[in-house]
Amino acid sequence: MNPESARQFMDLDAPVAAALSAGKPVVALESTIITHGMPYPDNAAMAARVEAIIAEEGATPATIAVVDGRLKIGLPEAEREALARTTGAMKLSRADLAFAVSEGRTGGTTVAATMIAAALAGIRVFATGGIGGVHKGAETSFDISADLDELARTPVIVVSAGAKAILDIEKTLEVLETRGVPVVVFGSDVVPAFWSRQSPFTAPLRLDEPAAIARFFATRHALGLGGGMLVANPVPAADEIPAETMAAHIAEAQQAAFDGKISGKEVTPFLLAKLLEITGGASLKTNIALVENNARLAARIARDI
Ligand code: PSU
Ligand code: MN
Repeated sequence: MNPESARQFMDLDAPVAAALSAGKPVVALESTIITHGMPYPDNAAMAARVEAIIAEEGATPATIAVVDGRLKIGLPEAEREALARTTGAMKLSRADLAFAVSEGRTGGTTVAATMIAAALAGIRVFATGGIGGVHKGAETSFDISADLDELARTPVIVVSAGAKAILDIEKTLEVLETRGVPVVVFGSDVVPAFWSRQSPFTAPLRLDEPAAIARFFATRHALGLGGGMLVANPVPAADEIPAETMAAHIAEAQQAAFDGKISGKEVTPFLLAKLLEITGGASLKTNIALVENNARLAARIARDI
């Protein structure tokens, strides 16, 4: 982590720079969800709405992306809209973030890459939909998201609705525990499963107040433990799709991925698009609702940090 040498590649949007230098709350937002996670124009509307929610809660939103090789910390509206319309954007994680910068490319940052950029900019709280994790069948495919390693090493609080149910949630929790990443479920004793409020797994840790999450993070930092923290925030009951309903849809999407020999970084975007098709748009509606819910909680944590 070298914020000084990174500075030359970064564009800090003016409101974000002002909030950071005044010590005011800032919430980072990822952009793979814009470029690869949702279709246009829903992605553009979602990106605008989450920024508005964060502002309503008294924090400054900072959508992070790479545009023509510049690492953007905070995207002005016109650039955010252009990114939402782009079809050729890369999906950038730790492995290829610097490639996009050195080659002048444009890309959406995943949870891992957004954490890196947020930490470089001095932002400690980040809201997303779901993190990447251990894919089903990882024992043969070895497909484990770089998001998990990033959570272990980079000091940012990631507010999510848990791991997407397309993943193996049990193995994802195991890897997080092994790598020393705290998983805090907000207001529930059960780990949520993205589109659903419940998974079969007990919350490793539970906190009920944003201030308590901020205090826990500060304590970890003060104890020199380093690394990030995952907050799992259950989707509001009114927006959830029950786990049993989702399970059948996921199995169908997974089969389509297998039949189509989809691999590597295409897997997550493929499954999300397939589920949107299978559920007739319901999965997308839930996805948008949970991101909004996470943005609100992240802003409240950021206010207390
Ligand atoms: N959650 C969503 N939509 C997404 C993603 C998460 O609701 O598009 C993205 C995030 O950027 C996450 C990435 O970091 O998927 C994980 O991809 P992979 O499994 O290839 O690491
Ligand atoms: Mn992967």
